[in-house]
Amino acid sequence: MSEHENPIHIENPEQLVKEDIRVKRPDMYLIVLLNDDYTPRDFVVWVLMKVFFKNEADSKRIMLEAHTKGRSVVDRYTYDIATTKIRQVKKLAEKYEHPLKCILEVQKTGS
Ligand code: TYC
Repeated sequence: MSEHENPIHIENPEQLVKEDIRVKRPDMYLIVLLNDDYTPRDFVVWVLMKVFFKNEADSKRIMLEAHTKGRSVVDRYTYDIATTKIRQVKKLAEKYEHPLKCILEVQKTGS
């Protein structure tokens, strides 16, 4: 096969590597679970397992932290995944008529 027939012929491999290095990591967003006085603890644990795929021990720990401190970071995600999960929590909370809420926070990079 000549180089004209090869559909993935790379003209300048060095250029390709340089451009690869410039690829930026996506910004990450924290999902923060907020406490309230009404949502049952078991429901919060169930939501954490169902929406965030946390195991039972982690779900209980996150729920208890929110319960005692007012808030707890669930995890960090890209924007699209984070907003989808927040929408899923909102939908479940509305369906079961609980005031449970999660919010999005931009992850601080420290630089
Ligand atoms: N504080 C709630 C209660 O006492 C339980 C709860 C925990 C609600 C965490 C929300 O994010 C939350 N029933």
